[in-house]
Amino acid sequence: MSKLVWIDGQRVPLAQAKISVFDHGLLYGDGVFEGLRQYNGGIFRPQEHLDRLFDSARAIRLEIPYSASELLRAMEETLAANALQESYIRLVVTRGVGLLGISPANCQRPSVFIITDTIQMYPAELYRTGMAIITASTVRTAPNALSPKIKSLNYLNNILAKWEAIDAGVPEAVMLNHLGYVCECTGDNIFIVRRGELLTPPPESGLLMGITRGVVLELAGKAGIPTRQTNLLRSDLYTADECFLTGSGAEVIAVTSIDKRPIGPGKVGPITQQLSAAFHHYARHG
Ligand code: PXG
Repeated sequence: MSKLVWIDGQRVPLAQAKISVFDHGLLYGDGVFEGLRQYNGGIFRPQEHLDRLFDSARAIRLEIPYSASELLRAMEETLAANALQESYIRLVVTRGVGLLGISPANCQRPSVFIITDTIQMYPAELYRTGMAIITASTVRTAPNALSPKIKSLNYLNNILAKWEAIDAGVPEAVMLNHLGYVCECTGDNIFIVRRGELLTPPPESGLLMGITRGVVLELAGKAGIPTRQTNLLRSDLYTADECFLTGSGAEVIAVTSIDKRPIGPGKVGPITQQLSAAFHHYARHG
């Protein structure tokens, strides 16, 4: 656990890094966040994460009291203060302290904090063997109710699906959208390979526009692997040759079975292996 946390412009020891019980981020999940990675001392794709944070904030009418460059400097200072080279950065903006009652109008000032730590989303072994996942019965939030493009502090939809994964004894669950198409997992985007083509659900399916997803699409393009963003059915997952997940926490991880049905031969596939290696190389060496 890192020792220093950045809160509202101050670096404070972890034990003193506290927010109010009246903060609407806690009371109502009123806030937004980002999860970033640091590789070889450098923050990975910081501009894209900051753009997404500011878009999320704008979508919920939350004015971040710092500029993107100030937040970037704050993250860099926090990493340096904690002497970190390879880490996970959690940047959170809450609505701030207000009265009881959901109205954000009486909240004086948003609170911003930065935690730096290490993360391992899945056991190391699963990165070699691939993992089993299930399809959740919990449907991903309909984009016309609350856009999943907003990376908000409301993760209950995903948490309910995660419970289903836990109950099934697997690390992750894939969620379908309100129309029944494959959307994403609880904290990662999903890809399949079918006859040499890389397929992933499109933005309109109501997913979080993952930064790792974008990087993997770029890397596949550079490697000459044809890519297509298209609606997928659950049956498309079952008949895929390969499947993998992407996320800042997860990086690239193979899926070898879904709902106990093996994907392809039930082993980590060659394109998954290639893209995983390309991602690791790119994240550390550009
Ligand atoms: N979908 C959802 C719902 C996510 O929460 C992604 C996709 C992948 O997006 P990025 O931009 O990271 O490629 C996410 C990101 C955690 C954790 O602590 C979760 C994420 C990232 C890092 C850590 O569980 N989710």
